[in-house]
Amino acid sequence: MATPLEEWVEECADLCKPDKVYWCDGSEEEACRIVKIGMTEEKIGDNKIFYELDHKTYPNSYLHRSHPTDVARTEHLTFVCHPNKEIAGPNNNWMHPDEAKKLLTKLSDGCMRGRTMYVLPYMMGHPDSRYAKACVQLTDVSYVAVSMRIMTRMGKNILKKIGNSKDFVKGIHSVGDFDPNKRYIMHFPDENLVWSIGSGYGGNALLGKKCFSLRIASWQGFREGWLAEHMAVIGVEDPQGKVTYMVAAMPSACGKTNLAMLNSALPGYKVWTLGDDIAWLNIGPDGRLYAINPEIGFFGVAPGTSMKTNPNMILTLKAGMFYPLFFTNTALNTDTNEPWWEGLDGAVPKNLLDWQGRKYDPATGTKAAHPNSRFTVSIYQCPTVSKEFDNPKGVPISAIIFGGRRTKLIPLVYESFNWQHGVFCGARMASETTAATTHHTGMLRRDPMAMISFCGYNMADYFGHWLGMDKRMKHAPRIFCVNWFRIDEQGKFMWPGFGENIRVLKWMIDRIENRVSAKETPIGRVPHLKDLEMKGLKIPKENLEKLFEVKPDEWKPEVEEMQKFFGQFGRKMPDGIVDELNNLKRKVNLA
Ligand code: OXD
Ligand code: MN
Repeated sequence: MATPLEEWVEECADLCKPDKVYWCDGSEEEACRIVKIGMTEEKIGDNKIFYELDHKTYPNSYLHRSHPTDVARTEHLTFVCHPNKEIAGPNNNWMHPDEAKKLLTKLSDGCMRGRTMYVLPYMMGHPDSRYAKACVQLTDVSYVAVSMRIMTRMGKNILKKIGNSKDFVKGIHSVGDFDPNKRYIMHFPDENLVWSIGSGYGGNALLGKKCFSLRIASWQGFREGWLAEHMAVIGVEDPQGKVTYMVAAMPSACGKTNLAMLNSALPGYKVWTLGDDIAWLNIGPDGRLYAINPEIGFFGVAPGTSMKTNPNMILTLKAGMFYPLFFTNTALNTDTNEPWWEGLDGAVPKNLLDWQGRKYDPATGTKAAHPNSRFTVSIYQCPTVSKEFDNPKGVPISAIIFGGRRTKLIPLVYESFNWQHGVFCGARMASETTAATTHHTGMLRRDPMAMISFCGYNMADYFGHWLGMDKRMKHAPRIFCVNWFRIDEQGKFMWPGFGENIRVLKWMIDRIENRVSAKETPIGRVPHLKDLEMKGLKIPKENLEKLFEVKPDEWKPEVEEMQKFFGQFGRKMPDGIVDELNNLKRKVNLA
């Protein structure tokens, strides 16, 4: 008798009509074979799926060029299909599940003709973790099949785990014909199903990532009492060897990866990496909040990554311990056969092909690498990976950090007054947009908890769920906000960022350990300048003071904007957030 999984795969194969159905075992030998197929048989337009790169400098690496219209997440084509619109909320595009299925069924009929359907069994989270979830994705492209092996714990042992059960998360993915007008990324939270067609881009196609581990998982978390968050997970070791674990929510391409691998500028301090994108937060048996990273890879932004900004990532990319490693839409140095991107160390190479494979002419003023070009690489290659990474229990969290890209207004760091106020600080977050989505870049967008693109249900209920976590925890983490991006009148960044951010993390630890007091402002508590460790970094005192400046008048337009944003949720907004908004209005003389 067929298992529920086998029945589902057969049903999908009947609809998509691939030439072949291939069940992946997740082995390295298999990955080699699939990459070879992508180098020889499969194509996107005129491009092969993979080009082998120089394996001496970047061992096991391949270049992938995507369809030129398929370079970022397409939020306007992403839907969350709850049975009613109110559950999805104004923060999601919504379609009724029946209508969505009808549309997808039509688009999927025969969509894999001439192709192979890869069946990928994988686990989000360590298989021994009580928080982990078993999943199966179908895909018709080698790039996605092998990327899933880098990003998730994929293997035939997961099939044994699923056995005869119906309890697994399903993903159907086809690149279709890449027509942006027939591109949909649809989520069916009540069925644990994601169905994505027309895109091979990571966030749209690696369905274990944003689609399951955030959109569907956030809904599971809401019903089951936990949180699925867009967060990096780090351990900060102090000179005495004590490690403090923290999570940091920041919008896409705002520095989570750099923070996760921070190379400390302060002697004796060290940052250990547990994750750069997603955290699942559960209340452990001792009442503390524990984080696991359900992924095992980085899908990071290449431009700007260098030995200066993120040496640990460059070392990760060159480590050669795990097969394979992909660069997507970077430029190519044809003299050395190495990937290249803006911001990489050294001079701009003379002979470059741009991200679409055309000869690059810098005189055109365009970028050679796509601004959202990416690498996909195993976390086990990271020199700073935490020894707790595979701990099925996760790590106990002492601090939650919210951060966005704000050139004005927001101080370098401040601490919330308490849990409710901290949740409000997360809910009022905004950030300037980046190339990670198809929005225009550089526009201010409200992005609560960096989850505006990923919360799979009504955000008002999500805020309520966050507020309610406090009562169920014994030792709630402290909540901090950071902004590395404030600029001065000349348009220059006021804070050097990167490895120097350890100074801010140290202040947080000193607060957690009650070693220092803080200065009250209308928006939260900022450091007394004497408590910020500045040894080895010269910043004039008046500039430092400006980094922490909070002027109530400047906050008025911000508060009005917040109010407008929260207004969309109407009476569903939880009291805790409304009360905090009213408090802030009073403090900036708006009430
Ligand atoms: C990502 C994103 O790829 O947030 O992590 O877009
Ligand atoms: Mn992300």
